[in-house]
Parts: sequence; C-alpha cells; structure tokens
Amino acid sequence: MDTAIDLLSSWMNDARSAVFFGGAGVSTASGIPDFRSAAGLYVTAAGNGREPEYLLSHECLIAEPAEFFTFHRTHLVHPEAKPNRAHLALARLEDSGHLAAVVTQNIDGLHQAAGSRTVHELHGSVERNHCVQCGRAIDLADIPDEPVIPVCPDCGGMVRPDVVLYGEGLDEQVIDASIRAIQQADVLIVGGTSLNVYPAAGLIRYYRGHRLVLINLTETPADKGADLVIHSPIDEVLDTVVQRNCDTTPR
Ligand code: CNA
Repeated sequence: MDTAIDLLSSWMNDARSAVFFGGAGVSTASGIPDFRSAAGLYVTAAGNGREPEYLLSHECLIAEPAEFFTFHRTHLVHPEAKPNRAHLALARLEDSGHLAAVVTQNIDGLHQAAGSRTVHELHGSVERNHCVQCGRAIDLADIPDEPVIPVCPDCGGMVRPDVVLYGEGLDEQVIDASIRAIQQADVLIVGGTSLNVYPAAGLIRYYRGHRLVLINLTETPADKGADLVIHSPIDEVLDTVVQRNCDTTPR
C-alpha cells in the first residue's frame, strides 16, 4: 500500500484541478453506516420487512409518510456526526490548490463541515428541507429531533428533506457542474462508493485523463479501468497522502 500511496501523493502534488467523487464509505469513519457494506443499512436496518429502496422512495413519502420519516430520521440523519480524516484531508487539498471540487452522493453535509467549499451534492442534503405546500425552506436544526412527519410552522404542510429519493430525478445544474469538473480534472479520485447507484455512478465516465484512482474497501465495477486501485480505509489513505507526502501549504 505504501508504494500506491506514494504514487497517489506525487500525483496530488502535481494536481491543479483534481476532483474527488465519493459516496457513503467516506462517512463510515464518522459513524454513519453506508448502504451495502456488511454493517450497512441494507443489511442491518429494520424496516418492518420493507426494502430500504422503498422506504427511501418518492412513492413511500407520498403513500406512507410516517414510515418514510421513521426510516429517514432514524437511519439517515446524524446531527452528532463530525467530519473524519477523509473529509479534512480533502478540504486541505482544496485549500492548497490541488483539488478543484468534491462531487458527492452523500447527503450528510460533512464535506462542508470539514471546510470544503466546492461541493456538488448529487443527491442533495438532509441539512436542507422545504415545505411541499408553500415552499418555505427549513433548516434541519429547526425540525424536531424525532421520527415524526415534520410540519411547516407557516401553513402546516409536510416538510421534506431536499434529498433525491428513489424515483426522483437529479438536479440538472448539479449534474452539469459535476460533469464539467470531472471533464476538467487532471486527477480523478473515486472513493467510498460501490458505484451501484445511477445516474450518479455513470458520471465518472466523463473523466478524460490518465490518473483515475479508486479507493474503496471492496472491489468496484470501475477497478479494471482505473490507473491506481487501493483497497484500504479511505480516511487512512487520504490522511497519509496529506500528512506524509503531499505539499498542502495553503495558496
Ligand atoms: P454504498 O453502496 O453503501 O457503498 C459504499 C462503499 O464504500 C462500499 O463499497 C464499501 O466497501 C465502501 N466503504 C465503506 N467504508 C469505507 C471506508 N472506510 N473506506 C473505503 N471504503 C469504504 O454507498 P454509495 O455511496 O455507493 O451509494 C450511493 C447512495 C448511498 C447515495 O444515494 C447516498 O445518498 C447513500 N448514503 C449516503 C450516506 C451519507 O450521506 N453518509 C449514508 C448512507 C447511504
């Protein structure tokens, strides 16, 4: 692994427009379970016999909002979670002029909490919510910390998270900005994602360079086409890159 990290560090030293494309595995070290690992929600979360894909779908939000909010609040909202070494390393790489953007499938807001500024949230964020009736925007902090259907203080309408549910489309502007960043990237690091959720996972195909790095605990469908593959915890890898080798003096 040392040789691989040395190579990644030298690529990141040279990088001026690197992009990080990540998923739920980036936040497992912050105590937020992913979906598809052995300890992930698809294995561990009890949903009254229903599949997580259904409980996190537009269909469920409309047909059974109580079920939806119970699952969402219990398993996807983690106000106590703090950024881990992966988030902090990426923020430092941006500060020092090596990383241009983070494109994330995560909805936990931890990249911004770590100090990352250019973050494209493909699936939205649990931090932001809005009333489906009057459109009022409501912060997570203003929503009761319990698994009930939140209601708008103005009109009594249902308040839903600004996250892309199964059965809903992604925001075109976020997709366009993500594609542009990936097309312009000199290094693309893909990490902490099983690359199973589309269309998000398909965006890495827009990368045109020859420094595609895969960092994931387990094999992914993109490993074969990658220039460097590291099967290790991403927080450990990125922290080592910035601590040991990479020039991260702020610019
Ligand atoms: P996934 O399908 O659960 O895959 C996660 C991947 O990360 C797996 O392949 C794991 O092997 C790998 N992994 C887990 N921990 C680590 C680690 N420490 N270091 C390296 N690799 C690790 O999740 P994806 O992100 O691929 O799927 C996209 C879904 C997950 C999006 O729609 C998200 O909204 C959704 N999600 C987000 C969060 C979050 O915001 N933190 C949590 C759970 C699910």
